[in-house]
Amino acid sequence: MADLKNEFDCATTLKEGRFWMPFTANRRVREQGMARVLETAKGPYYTTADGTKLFDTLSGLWCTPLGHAQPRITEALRKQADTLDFAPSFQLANPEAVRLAERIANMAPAGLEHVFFANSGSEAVDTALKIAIGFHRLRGEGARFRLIGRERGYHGVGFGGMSVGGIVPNRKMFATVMVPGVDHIRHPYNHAKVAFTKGQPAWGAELAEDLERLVALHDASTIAAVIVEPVQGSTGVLVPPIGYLQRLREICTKHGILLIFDEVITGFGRMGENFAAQRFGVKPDMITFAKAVTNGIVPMGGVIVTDEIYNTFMNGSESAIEFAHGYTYSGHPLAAAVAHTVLDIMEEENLIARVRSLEPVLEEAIHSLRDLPLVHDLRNIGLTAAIDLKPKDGAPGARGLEVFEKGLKSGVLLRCTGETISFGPPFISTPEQLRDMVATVRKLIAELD
Ligand code: PXG
Ligand code: PLP
Repeated sequence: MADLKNEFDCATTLKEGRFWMPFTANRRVREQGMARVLETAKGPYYTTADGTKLFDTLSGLWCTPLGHAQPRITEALRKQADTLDFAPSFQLANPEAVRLAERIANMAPAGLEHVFFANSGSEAVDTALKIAIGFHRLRGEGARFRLIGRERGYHGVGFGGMSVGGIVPNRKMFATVMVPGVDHIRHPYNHAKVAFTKGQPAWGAELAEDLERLVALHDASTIAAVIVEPVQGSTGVLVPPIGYLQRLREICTKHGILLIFDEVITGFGRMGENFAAQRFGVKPDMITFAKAVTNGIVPMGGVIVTDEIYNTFMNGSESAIEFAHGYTYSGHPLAAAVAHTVLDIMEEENLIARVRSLEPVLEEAIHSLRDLPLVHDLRNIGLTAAIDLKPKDGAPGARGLEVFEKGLKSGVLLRCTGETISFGPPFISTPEQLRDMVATVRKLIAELD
């Protein structure tokens, strides 16, 4: 074991595997040593422990749109730590959280008026699913217990989020303990119909009708909620076909099923609007958020719900706890104070408008890769994009891994899952930085055999 007291040797300790890394090929990282250790960050760049500067192509893990070491955010954190560093939210409130709830409700579509705070996307999702079940029960429709997710969806790793999620490797080890009654609609991606579409595909709205299949199978009276990411992020930026989300909304409304938009990635500007709900003009009954709300500096997540949902819970004895749910750190004052500063900066610097102006820049750059023989598909919407590579015969995932590892030596930190490279660059990126990012990726792909 490394002697931590005298001289901390990161390379040795990393190799020993003390830090069991999440969603990681741990043994491979241990082998690669300091090239995989991020030591400092400033603006849209990280620097690794072996001194390489990397452009942050995914804004951390989709969570740092304002870049790193933003002085106003750092200052807000310091100030709040001196003023009120922690405050319980069980039976108590703190000014930052109260004001933030008001502010987030104002940013959300009209009618979504109340905010329940959690600390991550996973917690936000599990909270929303529990609200859905409780809502129907309180209205005397306790038989509505089914939760519907979507194939290829990602809703975090709690038992609820994992169950409604649709990414097979995340599910198969835990197949025996899935939440009962969960089912999935099909995902709306079809390579033959939509490959190389810029923005929303014209084909595929009819796939929303797949929800009617599950209603016919289970009966609407047993279904509590449908949860979808407006744009499927983790699985590689699957963009909703034109009219698809509208159709899902209509079917949910018709059958009294709650519609939850999981906006953990799409919320707070990435789609060029406060929320994807506004970008696509569809109002869900709940929105889950996390990540960008605090620029990833302090963990925070939450659920925004309609008046109807909130008011349904506000019944019975006034001294009774209406919703037996919450986290020690719900409404954490440090996270809330940081969130205010993040939202101040987004407003003052017009960063959401900037996303709208960067969208065509990223679109044009990404789609310029179409001539590369190994490129299988290109997609984009808002300040997100994805490249699918053709897999190597007999070695699925090998090309993605190669591009990722070569990127670490070529100045780009890439997010590669299987053969897909996903992009969610910082809102503060310049057009030139986005073009340089894609130019580097072009070289990396061109070098693949
Ligand atoms: N819902 C959605 C839509 C997400 O994208 C979560 C829930 C879970 O959030 P937490 O904070 O519990 O991780 C997410 C998280 C990737 C990547 O590379 C995506 C996520 C997390 C890490 C990596 O696409 N999404
Ligand atoms: N486990 C134990 C033993 C606890 O006491 C608590 C909270 O008090 C939790 C888990 C839940 O922790 P959190 O509120 O941070 O989610």
